[in-house]
Amino acid sequence: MDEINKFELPSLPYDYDALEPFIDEETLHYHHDKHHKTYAEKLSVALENYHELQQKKIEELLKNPEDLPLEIRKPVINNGGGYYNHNLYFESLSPTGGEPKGELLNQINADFGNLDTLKKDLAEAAANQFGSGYGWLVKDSSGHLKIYSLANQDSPISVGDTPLLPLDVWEHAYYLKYKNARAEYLSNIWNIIDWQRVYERFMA
Ligand code: MN3
Repeated sequence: MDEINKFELPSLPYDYDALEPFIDEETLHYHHDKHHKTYAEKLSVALENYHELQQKKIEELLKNPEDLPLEIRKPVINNGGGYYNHNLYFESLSPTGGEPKGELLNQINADFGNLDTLKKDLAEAAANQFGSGYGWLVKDSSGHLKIYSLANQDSPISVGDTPLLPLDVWEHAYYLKYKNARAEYLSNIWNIIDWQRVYERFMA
């Protein structure tokens, strides 16, 4: 019973209107209650006949996708990735925002020169992702920060990096409010990034 519960939809850690005006209430309802929920449900369906895999954490499932049985590999990468990436995305946002501190800020300065350059590079990577996907800030295996984009629901965890901050650029993340202005959504999102979360992921 509780093995299924692991892939249930977590509640949003803030109210639906808490990220206004940068992300609107209607978008959050669709994004969380419909899109994210569907990934969670489809992941559970994909694993319904795989009781051993149901015991695993989502991170374990995505870390070595080549170990998954072939017949469920793609559904788990897509829906498990959607489930995991959206958990990260919604937890990365907060009405109070903040600034990176401590060792995270030191590493940002070491790898990018300053925070503004990181923001510019990450927003560019996300803006230039062709079609659906995410811009990612990650920590690589040597502890350095890196920025890249990945298509669909592919996750940095599957290529050995630690995901720190995802910028979702699927159209469902912004289209109701921003229409085709993806760059405007990406420029506004810096007001609501929860850098404390990013710091905790960096230090973990
Ligand atoms: Mn999304």
